[in-house]
Amino acid sequence: MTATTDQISPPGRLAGPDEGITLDELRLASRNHAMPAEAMRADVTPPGLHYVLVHYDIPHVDADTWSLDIGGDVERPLVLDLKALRDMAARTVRVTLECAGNGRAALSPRPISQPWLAGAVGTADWTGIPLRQLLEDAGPAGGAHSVVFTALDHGIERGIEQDYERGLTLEQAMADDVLVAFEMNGAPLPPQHGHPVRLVVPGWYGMAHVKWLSRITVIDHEYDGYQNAVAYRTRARPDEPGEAVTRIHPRALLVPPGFPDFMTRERALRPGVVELEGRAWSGWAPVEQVDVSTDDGTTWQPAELSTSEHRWAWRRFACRWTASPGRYVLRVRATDGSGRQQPADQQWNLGGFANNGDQPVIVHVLEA
Ligand SMILES: Nc1nc2c(c(=O)[nH]1)N[C@H]1C(S)=C(S)[C@@H](COP(=O)(O)O)O[C@H]1N2
Ligand SMILES: [Mo]
Repeated sequence: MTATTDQISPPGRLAGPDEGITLDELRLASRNHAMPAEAMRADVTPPGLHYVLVHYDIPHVDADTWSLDIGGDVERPLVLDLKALRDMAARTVRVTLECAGNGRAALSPRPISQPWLAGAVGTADWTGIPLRQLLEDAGPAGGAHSVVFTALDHGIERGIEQDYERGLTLEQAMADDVLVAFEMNGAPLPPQHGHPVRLVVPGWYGMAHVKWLSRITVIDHEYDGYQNAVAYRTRARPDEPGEAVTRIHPRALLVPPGFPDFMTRERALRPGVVELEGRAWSGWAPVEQVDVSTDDGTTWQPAELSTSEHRWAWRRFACRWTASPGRYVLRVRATDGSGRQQPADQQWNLGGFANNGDQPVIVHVLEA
């Protein structure tokens, strides 16, 4: 990391009480797109509909000359090109990815950053080599504590010039299903999702899944780089250390029923019996219940949950609603096996991270 001038990248700030989305936020939002909610009808999100979040620029990486260095405190440092990686025994894991900033734009006050509503999520089949296998091949030395993942994209945040880089403890890195992935939904990774190789850490918010991976370094102390120690912490005030953002809190989202108004995206629906459906997920424990409210959270009824053999992917839920003419605010909330439930009130912090407040969907049921 090289320190640069603070003027290039001002510190984060909160929007004023009536301040609309700024041009800086619009610029980020037009590069980093959400998943359209109707894409949740599919178990697996097609790559073009999966959300995208890139801090800096998408790097141009030539897969033919790319290689992955595994070094630091290891007994046998490795250099693997794409062919060497592809020749190893691969696994495919279906994983729901969600950005830690999902829901940020609805917070009050609004932290100025990528202004996500609720769509910073997607589910893909990721194919790659278990990270544990690669680490065991390299042989972490005695005293190994953490593993650092360095990417090929480069930029400045809060005046700090850096390669995008994240750390995990050795224990977190050795967990089942953590992958060094080279395929998304059975095809090579698209440029925006980390071509040619990215990390996939099932159950964790997006920031941990380092794209355009180039180096894995084992270190003998806790990693204290920018993205772990400065960014991605929940703080109420800038001067406190805060808590690290790690696993995904439970969330359920509806496929908005009926059809939308072009500008407001409020829904129009014909009266009668409708099936309300959506998806729910949690990185802490499997989702065990989803409740649906058609009266803005006054009363709730449990939805039917589909079974899923994919621990790290969202689960489908559905329930029937007899809609009669009027205006309704629909809400859904997930509860997981660890007892965590989506809260009714906003989970506010300075970065707008890990906020899993529920998503109101406004529906106008038309006259028959
Ligand atoms: N190298 C690199 N990896 C990265 C990022 C990045 O900017 N650079 N963004 C992270 C964040 S914040 C998220 S939410 C996910 C998004 O992954 P996706 O674009 O494949 O959905 O990638 C993560 N990995
Ligand atoms: Mo993110």
